[in-house]
Amino acid sequence: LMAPTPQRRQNDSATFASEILEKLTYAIGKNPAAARRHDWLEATTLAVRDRIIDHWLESNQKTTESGEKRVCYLSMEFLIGRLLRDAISNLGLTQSVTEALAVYDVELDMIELLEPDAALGNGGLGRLAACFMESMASTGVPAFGYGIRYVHGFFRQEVVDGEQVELPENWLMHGNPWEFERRENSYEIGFGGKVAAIDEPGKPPRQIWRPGERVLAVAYDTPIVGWRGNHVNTLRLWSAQSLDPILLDAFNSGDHIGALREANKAEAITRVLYPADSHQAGQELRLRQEYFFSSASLQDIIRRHLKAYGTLHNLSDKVAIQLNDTHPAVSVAELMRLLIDVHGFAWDEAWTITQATFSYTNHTLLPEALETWPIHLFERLLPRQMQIIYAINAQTIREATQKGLDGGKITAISLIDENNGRRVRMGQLAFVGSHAINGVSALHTELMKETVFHSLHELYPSRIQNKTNGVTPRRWLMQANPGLTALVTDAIGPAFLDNVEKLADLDALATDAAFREKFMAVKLENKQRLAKVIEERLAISVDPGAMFDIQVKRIHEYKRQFLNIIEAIALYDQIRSHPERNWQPRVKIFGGKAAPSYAQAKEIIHLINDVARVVNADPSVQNLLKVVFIPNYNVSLAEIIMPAADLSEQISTAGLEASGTGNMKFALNGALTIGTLDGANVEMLEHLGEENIYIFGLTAAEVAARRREAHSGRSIIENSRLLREALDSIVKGVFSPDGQERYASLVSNLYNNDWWMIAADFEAYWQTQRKLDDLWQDTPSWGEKAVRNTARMSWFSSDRSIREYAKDIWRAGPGAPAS
Ligand code: DL6
Repeated sequence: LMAPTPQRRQNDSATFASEILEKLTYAIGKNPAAARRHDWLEATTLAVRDRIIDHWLESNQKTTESGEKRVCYLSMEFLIGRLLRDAISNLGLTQSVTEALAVYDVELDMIELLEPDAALGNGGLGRLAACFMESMASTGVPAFGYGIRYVHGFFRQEVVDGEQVELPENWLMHGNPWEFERRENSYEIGFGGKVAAIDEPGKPPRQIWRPGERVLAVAYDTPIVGWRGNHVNTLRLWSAQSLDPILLDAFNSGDHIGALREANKAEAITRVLYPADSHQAGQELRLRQEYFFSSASLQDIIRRHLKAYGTLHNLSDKVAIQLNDTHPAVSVAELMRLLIDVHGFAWDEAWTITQATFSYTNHTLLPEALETWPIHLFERLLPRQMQIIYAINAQTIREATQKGLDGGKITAISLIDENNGRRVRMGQLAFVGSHAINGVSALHTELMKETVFHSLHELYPSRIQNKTNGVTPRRWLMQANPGLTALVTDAIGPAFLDNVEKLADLDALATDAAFREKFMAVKLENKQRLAKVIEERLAISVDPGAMFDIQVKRIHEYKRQFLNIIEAIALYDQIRSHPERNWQPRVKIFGGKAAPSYAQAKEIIHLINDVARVVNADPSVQNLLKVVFIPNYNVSLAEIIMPAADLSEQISTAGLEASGTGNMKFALNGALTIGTLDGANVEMLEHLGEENIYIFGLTAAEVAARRREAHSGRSIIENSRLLREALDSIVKGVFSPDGQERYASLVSNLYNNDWWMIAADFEAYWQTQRKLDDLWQDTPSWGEKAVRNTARMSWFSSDRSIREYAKDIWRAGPGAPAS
C-alpha cells in the first residue's frame, strides 16, 4: 500500500458546506439541530484552518528546502485580534464560506463576532507586530514571530460611574482552535543560581551557569496567512510550565498548597500581560517574562539552524532577529552565553555573529518607558548574563575611549547607569548588540539621534536608520471597510487589492461629484453601524449626519485627550452662549484604556465621562454636540470605528508620539486628520498635501525650547477667555457636582507647568477646529479631501515598511541576495 498524501481542499461552497458539517459532527459532536452559534464558529474555523494548513506546510517546506534566510521577530506583544475574518479574506473564501453557512441558516457576520479578540498587547507596539506578521506573510518574507502566550491578555475595561474598572480578560477560556501545541519544541529556562569557573587541562578556562531554578517553555504555533494564501508564517508563542507539576512529598504530607507552589511560580511567568505601554513595569516577574521568551526563542532558533547546517558559524546568513523594543534586549547577552558557554565559540566570533544577527527597533523616547533593571536583581536572576553585559560594556567603553569620546559621552554610552542606584540600560544593550537600529518615523529617528542615543550615534554613526511604520491594508481597509473596498474596486478596478499603490488612481476621482457622493454614502453607512454600537452599548443616540470626531488610543497625558475634552467644554459653553451662530453638529468620540496605576490618565477618563453625562443631557445643545466614551477599546472595535470617522484626532505634544498607526488607519478610510507635527503625521502631511490635513500647534523644537525656558500655562490661560472659562467650569464642579475637587490637580498642572503644552496649543487647536466646522458645511470640499486621503495613504502600508526592513536591515525575502 502506498502512503497517502493529503489532498488539497476544494474551495467551492458545496465542499465547504459538507466540511463544516463534518467538523460539526466529528470534531464537535453535534448535529445542526443541536448546534449553537459558537459551535458553528468552531466548525467553520476548523474547516478554514484546514486550508491554511495546506498552505502552511507548503510554505515551511519551501523555506526549508531553499535555505532562504528567515526573519525572527521577537516581541513581547502581538495584538492580533480576531483571526477568522482575516484568514477567510486573505484566502479569498468570503463568498464560499458565506454561501456554505447559509445552507444551515447561519450568518458568517454573526458568528465572526463570537471569536475572542486575542489581546496579547497593549497598543501601538503590539498592533504593529501583528500588522508586520501579516505583511511578512503577504510579501513572502519567511518569518517566525516569537512571543508569549499570555493566559490573560490586556484587561477588559468597564466604565462604572464614569471611572475605569479593570476586569480580567480570558481569551483562552473556551480553547483556541488556531493554535497547535508543539510538545517537541520545549526548552528549559534557568533562573538564579551560580556561575562556576571551569578550568580543564588543555582547554581555555570557561564559565558555566548552574541555575537554581528551571522552568519549561512550551511552544504553541499559530499560522499567519498572507494575502491570497501565497505564504503562511508561524507565530510561535511560549507557555511556561513547571518541570515538577506537583511536589508529591509535600502533597502527601498534607501541604496541598505548598505542593503546587513551584508549578504556580513557573506558570505565573506567562499568566498575565503587563498592562503598561508607556512606563516600565519594573517588577521581577516582568524581567522573568523577558528572559523566558528570549531564551526559549534563541534556543529554538539555534536548534533549527544546527539541524539544517550543523554549525552556527553562518547563523547570521540564515537568520535575522529583530528586537521589537528593548523587551527582548536580554537576548543579546543570552545569545553570547549560548554561543560561548554552550557551543564553545570564542568571544570575538560570538560577538560578530551576535551583532550581525540582531537589529533593534525603538518605539518611544519617553524617559519613563526606557527600560533599566537594578543590577542586584539582574545579577540574582541572570548571573551569567550579567557577567557578559559587564564584558560588553567594557569593550564598548574601550572603543569609545579609543575614538576620543569624553567622560560625559562615555557615561551616556555605558550599559550601566551609575546615577540611579546602578541599573542595566536595556536600550544601550540592544543598541550595541545590533547592526541596525531603527526609529519608527522620520521625526522620531532624528530625535533618537539627538536625544536618547546621541552619544552612541556619535560612536556608531551608520547604525541608526528610519523605518516608518505602516498598517496592513487587508485588515484596515478590505476587511474593516468592505463597502469602501467594493466602491474602490468598482471605480478603479481590483489591482489595488494586490498592489495598494494603485489606490493613487482614486485621486483623479476626487473631483468627480458622483463618485464623491458614493464615497460619502459608504462613510454614512459606516457611521450608522457605529451609531448602532453606541446606542446598544451606551444607550446614547447620536446622529450619523453629524461630524464624527474621534480620538481612540491609549490614554496618556502626551496624547492629550485632555486638550480634546477641554475643547469640547469650550465648544459647549460657546454653543450655549451663542446659539445664533452657525454651529456644526459634532459627535466627539473617545476610547482607550489607562494603565491601571496611571492616576492622571484615569482622571482624564473620568472627566470625559463626566462631561459626556452633562452635555448629552442638556437639551440646549442636543443636535449640535454629543460626547461619547466607548469602553473597552480593542482591535475589533477599532475595525468598526476607523471606517466611521470623519475627523481623526492625532494631537500629541510634538516630539512625543514615536509614529502612531491609528493616524494611518483613519486616513486610509477617508477621515481627515487634525494633528500636530508629530510622529508619522509629518510624513502624512508630505504624502497628503497640506490642503488635505489640518496641522496646528508647536513643533517638537518649539516644545523643547519652551521646556528649557520653564514654560507655564498661567499667562496663556489668563489671556484666553475661552480656555479660562472652560477650566473654571471644570474646577467649579460643573461636570462633577458630586466631587468638586476631583480635577483640581489636573487643572492646576496647566497653570503651574503645562508640561504637555495643552495651554500653549489650545488657541491653535480651537481655531483649527473652527476651520473644520467651516469645511464641514462645504460638503463637496470635505468629500474631495476625504477621497484624497484614501488615495494618497498607500505609502503607509506595512508591506512598504516590511520591504524596507527586508532590504535594508534583514537582507531577507524576495529579491534578497542568496545567502
Ligand atoms: O511603533 C509602534 C508604536 C508607535 O506607533 C507609537 O507612536 C508608540 O507610542 C508605540 N510605543 C509603544 C510603547 N513602547 N514601548 N516601550 O507602544 O509604538
